[in-house]
Amino acid sequence: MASNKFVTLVTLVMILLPTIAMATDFIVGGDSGWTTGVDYSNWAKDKTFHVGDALVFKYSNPPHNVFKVNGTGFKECVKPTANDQAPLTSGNDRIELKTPGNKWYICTAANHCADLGQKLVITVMDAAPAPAPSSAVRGIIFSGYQVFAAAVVGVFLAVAI
Ligand SMILES: *[C@@H]1O[C@H](CO)[C@@H](O)[C@H](O)[C@H]1NC(C)=O
Ligand SMILES: [Cu+2]
Repeated sequence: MASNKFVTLVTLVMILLPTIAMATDFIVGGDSGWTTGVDYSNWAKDKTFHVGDALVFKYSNPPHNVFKVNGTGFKECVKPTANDQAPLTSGNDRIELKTPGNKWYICTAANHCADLGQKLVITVMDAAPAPAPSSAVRGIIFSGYQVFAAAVVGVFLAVAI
């Protein structure tokens, strides 16, 4: 009988979805943080970044900062010219990754970017299938989207099996 399978599958999917959809905060450079003499392409190469994840830059200011730049700014270590492009300087900057594509970050202090490797490029992939519920409600209530997604997957599987 399909309905027993349906209930089982929907329940399973609803339990699993919040785990799959958890967003990640990446501490740039790990324990080294955001500084000179760290190979950030090596740090990034085994990580997958999704929309909804965040980068956290930990550093001391002065001397360091974080400028979001384009591919040219990254390659040539030039800071943006536009006035609205202020650097981040808090020393503990969390940047949420809101769109897919390539993202570039540099430190513009002295020769930190050009000679000392303080530059990061990442590629952000599309979001995981469902938004993570806030920690307060995780495991108790599911968002409308997740219920909908679970129902769709459940119906599909119940029909397919
Ligand atoms: C890259 O950023 C620089 C500095 O803000 C700007 O002058 C340039 O036009 C940008 N290039 C592209 C391809 O957007
Ligand atoms: Cu620096």
